[in-house]
Formats: sequence, structure tokens, C-alpha cells
Amino acid sequence: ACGGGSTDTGSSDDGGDLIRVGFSQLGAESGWRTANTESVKASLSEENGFDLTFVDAQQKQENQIKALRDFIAQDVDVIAFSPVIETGWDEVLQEIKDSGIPVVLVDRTVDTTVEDPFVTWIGADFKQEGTTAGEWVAENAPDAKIFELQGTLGSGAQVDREEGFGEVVGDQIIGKASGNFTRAEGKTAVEAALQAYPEMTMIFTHNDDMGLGAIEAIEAAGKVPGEDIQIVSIDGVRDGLQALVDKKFNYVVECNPVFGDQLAELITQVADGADVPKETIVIDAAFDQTITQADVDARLY
Ligand code: GYE
Repeated sequence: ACGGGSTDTGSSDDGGDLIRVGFSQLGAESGWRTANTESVKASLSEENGFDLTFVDAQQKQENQIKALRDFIAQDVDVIAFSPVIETGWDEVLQEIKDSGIPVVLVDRTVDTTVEDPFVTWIGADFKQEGTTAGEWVAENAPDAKIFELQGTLGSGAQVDREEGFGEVVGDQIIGKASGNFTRAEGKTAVEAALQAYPEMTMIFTHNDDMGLGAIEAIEAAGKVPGEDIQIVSIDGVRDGLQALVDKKFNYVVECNPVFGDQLAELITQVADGADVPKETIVIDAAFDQTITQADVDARLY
């Protein structure tokens, strides 16, 4: 193996009845992603009837495209992937289509000219997540001056969360920048934003990890996160909900990454050539500071 990305494969030729799946995960950028990867690997296990080739693209589209081409060469039964951004897939999706291998799209979405590029998609309603966050702000902080910490630019999660939020409270936004869904880049973006927008009273972050980076930047600047600068976030990973209990986050819209079992079921049906719904929306909740430590401790991820 070469060219970036780590591969781990349990494949062998004696896997007679196993469903051979190539899964291109976009990276390991966040707590959400780690939980999602664990869930996918646990569900697509050999015990459950799968021969999984899992490749982590380290947030690079070129690594994903290479992995997808490898899956075609291996002639797997089903290709599953979480696209890092929405565009740039036309060529490889056409190649997959020509190979006849069915595609299951996971988590993020694609924007492509290829017709019927995938059999089915499973993921969350990102736009609704942004809307839910916006509605909390409209109700609880209608005067807040908001800096928006965007996820990876051009990703479905960034585009749709921004749209949903902006439709509700767009006129309160004073600035935006991307933190690429990571804690480190979220921190850097907020350090710069604290200089550029001293009037800021709230950060809307597209994921918890960037929000946790924001906390570090805010505290380093001598301000109090959750008070001087409120934080509204998306995901609901354990560290994010802990920040809510600690009153450093103010509101968190959940995005549930634990859908490996549903994915396994879909892949099985697709491999059998059975009819499947075009999309499966994973159900999300939302939490405010009334959440308890016991709720956080009971969390699976
Ligand atoms: O919110 C973020 C991750 O695509 C839903 O990607 C996913 C997002 C998730 O990096 O933490």
C-alpha cells in the first residue's frame, strides 16, 4: 500500500459467503468520526457476515478517490463511502457505475452530474440540525452577535448546517471562518476571530471538537466561555456534552454517529439486490444546560 491513508483488511479468499465491502472513511478528524468508525467496524465484522476493507483518507479527497479505485480493482460486492466534500466525484463515480458495483453513501452527501450515483444514503439531516440550533438562538439570545465556525468548506455537513442556521438567524452573524472540523483548527480560527470581532458574544460551531478548541482560545483571552461568549454546537459527543454540564457550552444539537447496525442491514439488502429506501435519516436530539452529569456518563460515545 502507498500514497497515504491507512488500510486494514481482514480479507482472505476463504470468506465464501461473506459480503465483501470496501469502506472509504473520510478521516479521523473528530470525536464524531471516531465513534462512527467504531460503530461501522463493529457492525461490518466477519462475525456478522462481512469481509470489510476499511481505508481512512485523512480528510484528503485524492486518498478517497484512490481507495475507491482500489475497491473497483478488488471487485468488492458493495462500495460504501463518506465523501469529505460534495463535489469532485464525477469521474470516479462513473467508473464505479461502469463496474456495476453498487454504492452506499454514508453520512455526507455528493453533488454530481452522474445519474443515480448511489443506491442508498444513510445520514443525518444537517440542514435541520442548523435550523434547530438557530431556533434556540432566536428564542434565547436574539441579540447575540455571532461568529460562525464552519466545518470543512464544501462538505455536506458545512453547507447544510450553515444554510439551516442562516435561514433562522442569519442577520445576527458578524463573521465566519472554517476550522475544518478539528479542535486545533477551531482554536486557531477563534484566536483570529477574537481579534477581528471584539464585539462577538456567541460562537455557532459546526461541531463539538471545534467548539472545544474555541473554549481554549476564549479562556486564553481571559474571557469566560458560556458567559462572555456563548457556544452553540452540533454533535453531542461526550466531551461536548461534558462542556454543556460544565456550562461552557450553552446548547448542543445531537448528530448521532452510531448507525453501523442500520448500515450493515442496508448493505446486506443491497448485496442481495433487494429494494431499499433511497435515504435513511438518523434521528437526532438536542440538549441544553439542564443536562446532568449522569446523562453524560450514560453516553455511548
Ligand atoms: O458533525 C463532525 C465530523 O459529517 C456529520 O463530520 C459529520 C460531521 C460531524 O467531523 O464532527
